Amino acid sequence: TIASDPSFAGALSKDFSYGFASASYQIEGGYQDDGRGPSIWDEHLKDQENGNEAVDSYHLFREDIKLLKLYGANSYRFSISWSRVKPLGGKDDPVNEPGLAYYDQLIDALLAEGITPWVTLYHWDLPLELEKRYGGWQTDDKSQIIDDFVSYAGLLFERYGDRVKNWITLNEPHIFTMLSSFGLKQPWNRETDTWKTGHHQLLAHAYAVELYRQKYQSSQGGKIGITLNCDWCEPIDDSPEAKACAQRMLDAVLGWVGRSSIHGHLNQTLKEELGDLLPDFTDEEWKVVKGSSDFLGWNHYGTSYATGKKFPFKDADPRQFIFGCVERTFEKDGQQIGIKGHNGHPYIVPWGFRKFMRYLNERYAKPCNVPIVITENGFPVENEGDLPTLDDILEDTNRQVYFNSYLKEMIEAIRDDGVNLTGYFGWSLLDNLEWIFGYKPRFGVTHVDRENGFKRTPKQSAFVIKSIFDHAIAN
Ligand code: GBH
Repeated sequence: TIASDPSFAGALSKDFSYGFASASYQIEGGYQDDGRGPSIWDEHLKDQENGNEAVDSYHLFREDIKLLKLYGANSYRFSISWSRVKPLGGKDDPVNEPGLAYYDQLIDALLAEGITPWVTLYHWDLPLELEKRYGGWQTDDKSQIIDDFVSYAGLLFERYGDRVKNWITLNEPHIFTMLSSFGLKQPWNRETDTWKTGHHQLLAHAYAVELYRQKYQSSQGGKIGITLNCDWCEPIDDSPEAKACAQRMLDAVLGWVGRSSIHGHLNQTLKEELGDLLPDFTDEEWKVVKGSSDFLGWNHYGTSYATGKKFPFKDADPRQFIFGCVERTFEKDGQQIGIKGHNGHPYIVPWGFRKFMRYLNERYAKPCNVPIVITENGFPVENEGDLPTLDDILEDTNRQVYFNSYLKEMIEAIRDDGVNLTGYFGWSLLDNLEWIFGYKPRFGVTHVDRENGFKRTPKQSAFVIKSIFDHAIAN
């Protein structure tokens, strides 16, 4: 591995943030404990595998912190459950003190171990009550969801901002929108709701950032940003069609939310094609939306080929959401693009990660002078959930291959390509609930036995990552 290659020794600065990521609904459980209110997922997953118990981090968070220590992490990215701290969610609704106290304990216990908390305000678990009241993010009156979100954000800044210096407003608004469109059992207008919910999320993010900057940032001295998701898309051949389609995919996935929140204008491709279906911001709103991130959080998993065939957004398979705007494949000349992960999400394509980092740096990080933080990156070994013995699961060879090859590209991108990238979080600390896909896809570097007291056992990949960062981060 690169952990034994002398050329990688000390290649990362001593301030580099290295850790693992998680999300409240995927790990906490304790769904009715200490006054937590239901989130939309409690309702919509109630007849299938769900997060009622998840992997019990609500009770076992001290175990989780021991694991982070064992893996040498200096940072931990987790999210706060909105309905745990404010069961009904709205700006005038009561707060839930025991819920707030849970995160106090978590934050304090991390800091006591020298681990820096990175807090996501919203990783998709909207309080159910807000969906009932006005449709949640789909509301026709955007001020409702914006005011409620900003009030919730203020509560967190006020309560935890003395100790939390790294804030992420939203996780992957466009993926949340995609999952909502078929995962949640709400009526969904394919032509309008996608763009509308995304628009509302961008505004909520921007106004929460404005609040932080005006009221808290100078005294608390923290940073705030958003996390987006983008896999790489490579033209399958040299044809102009394939090239255009690969670019179209990047425009849709990275350009939509990225262009607006970073550069302060709508992505041209989307605007031309969607016209009035793509909501624009008012001049007032643009002032708040533009430049609304102190760092660019990006989740990256895999890479696909664009074949050269495109589909209008309105005809795209809703299950693929904006990914369906071009035809993609994971095979070329009878060869798979890389080792396949569980159900094909993702394939191991380290060169795609390298191209992605360079693209992001040139188009986004450099012109706006903000650093990139990889807030998620990881791999579910194919059929890991069905392997016969624990030993088979713990020997997660392909996950080791993934992290070793992706981290090699990352360090080279920083060192040799000058990419401004200051932190990395593996997804995920623990095996957990993969949303509508249940517990079969396992992304954890730690195995969790849900039949046996949620017993946690490190997989070998955890130590591969540890040794890479031990070696690469300068003392
Ligand atoms: C993240 O979403 C989430 O933040 C996290 O909660 C989740 O557990 C984690 O990833 C693992 O999935 O190219 O057609 O195969 C990432 C969501 C879904 C984005 C699949 C890329 C690939 C579509 N990803 N999608 S395709």
